[in-house]
Amino acid sequence: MVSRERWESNYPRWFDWVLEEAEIYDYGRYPVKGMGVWMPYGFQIRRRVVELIRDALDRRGHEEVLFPLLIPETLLRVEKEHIKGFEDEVYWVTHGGLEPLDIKLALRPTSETSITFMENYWIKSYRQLPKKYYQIVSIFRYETKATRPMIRLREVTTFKEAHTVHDSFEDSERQVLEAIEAYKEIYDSLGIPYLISKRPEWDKFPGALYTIAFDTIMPDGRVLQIGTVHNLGQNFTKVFDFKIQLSDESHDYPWQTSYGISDRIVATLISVHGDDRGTVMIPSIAPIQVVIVPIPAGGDEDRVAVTRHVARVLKVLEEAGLRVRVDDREEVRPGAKFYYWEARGVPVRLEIGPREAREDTVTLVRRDTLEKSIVPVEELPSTIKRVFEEIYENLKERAWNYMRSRIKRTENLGEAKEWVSQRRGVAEVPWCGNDECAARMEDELEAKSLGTPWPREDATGSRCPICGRDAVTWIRYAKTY
Ligand code: P5A
Ligand code: ZN
Repeated sequence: MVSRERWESNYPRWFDWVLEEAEIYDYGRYPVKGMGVWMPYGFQIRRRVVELIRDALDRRGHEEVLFPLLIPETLLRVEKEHIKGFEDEVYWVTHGGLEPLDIKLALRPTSETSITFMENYWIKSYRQLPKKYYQIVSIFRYETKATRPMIRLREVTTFKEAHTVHDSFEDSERQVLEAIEAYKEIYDSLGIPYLISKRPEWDKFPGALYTIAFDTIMPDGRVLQIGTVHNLGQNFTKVFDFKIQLSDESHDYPWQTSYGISDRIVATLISVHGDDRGTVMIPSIAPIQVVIVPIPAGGDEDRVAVTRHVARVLKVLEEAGLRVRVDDREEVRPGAKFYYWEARGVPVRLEIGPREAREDTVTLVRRDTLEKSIVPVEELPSTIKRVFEEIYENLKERAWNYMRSRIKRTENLGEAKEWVSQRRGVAEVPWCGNDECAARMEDELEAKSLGTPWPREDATGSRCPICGRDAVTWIRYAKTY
């Protein structure tokens, strides 16, 4: 058994520890760098998160599709900025058996090109618009920055990519707002706090007009980009010569957006709701919502009573539709079982001994606060339902408060630098709007700019610390993953 790591003071190691201890994701043993294995417990967490994403998109009129993994080199090269951005990250298939291929095939790093290519056949008229497609697939990026489990992968196995088409710029702008709303809903239901920023020009998605990003602050104070929404303008439709008929009978290139979420959402879910004992699962996502641990004590008679009571409680909970596990392993002591299920973040533990059997109760322990209470069996379903709601609210509030405590607004660059370099989190400084000043600040702070708050926030009365001119807004900096 690997030993526990501290959640806050040793977060990167804590994350590796929890993935292994809780049997979520086996990373580092598979013999290809940047690729990991979803294990059964992790897969179930992932599956529920994916369902949540699907639901949020389906309710907003998105249609799920499935495109081929391979993209011919010729397609991938059509949009110049796009290929420039991805050139050095593409894995190429060059052979079929022993035969060299005529045209190299890329393992998709993202699917703007292949999807636009097919949309050109499918969409002819404004009457078909807006069109919202999405797929949840593996993508491949030959990342050169340090790879990390779920966080910086070379095979991103849970890549949700949405691609939309519109008959006007205005409608693509409306779509950007809808995507942001959908993402807020998804992160909110997972209790994951986020900052929304408009990325600086030099950090937008290759081929986009602009990029809006969701970031969160990890327990070590470093920022992780957990989702992005891009307005692609007509950049892809023009180079693919993709035109549609508009309502006035004229023909023009349609407008597009794309937005993506990856395995990082699961990494974040596990990380932001954690403590020194392990992760804490949001009840709606938890693969096991309630674990029952029999506490053997007394003589044979007591043991029989405990076993019978456990069976009764299990039945009551299953009838209430809960995902329950009885940990009746003979060879493991209760203390070791507590440790085991706490690392996995099971929201509620029920301890059942002779006294509980006698009194027709259980001892209920909440994973988030570790509070104990005695609950009569007849009240159990309603109590657990209430406790789940409380755990969700508590985890969400705790995570938001934690993130807010790691954001510092200051007009003083020295103070900002101290804040980000000690990995306390995000510094927000006033900015004149000039890209050169923003770039200078990146150098001075030795941190990356996340861009400006979205929606835009006023900074009247403050001055840009680089040029001294009036600030038009705030700009965010942090050490990032
Ligand atoms: C939007 C979807 C795109 O690829 N095309 C389709 C657009 N955007 S993106 O910003 O490049 O990626 C979307 C999100 O995926 C996460 N991500 C990663 N996660 C794990 N490992 C990686 N190597 C990786 N690269 C990107 C980020 O959260 C990003 O916002
Ligand atoms: Zn300036």
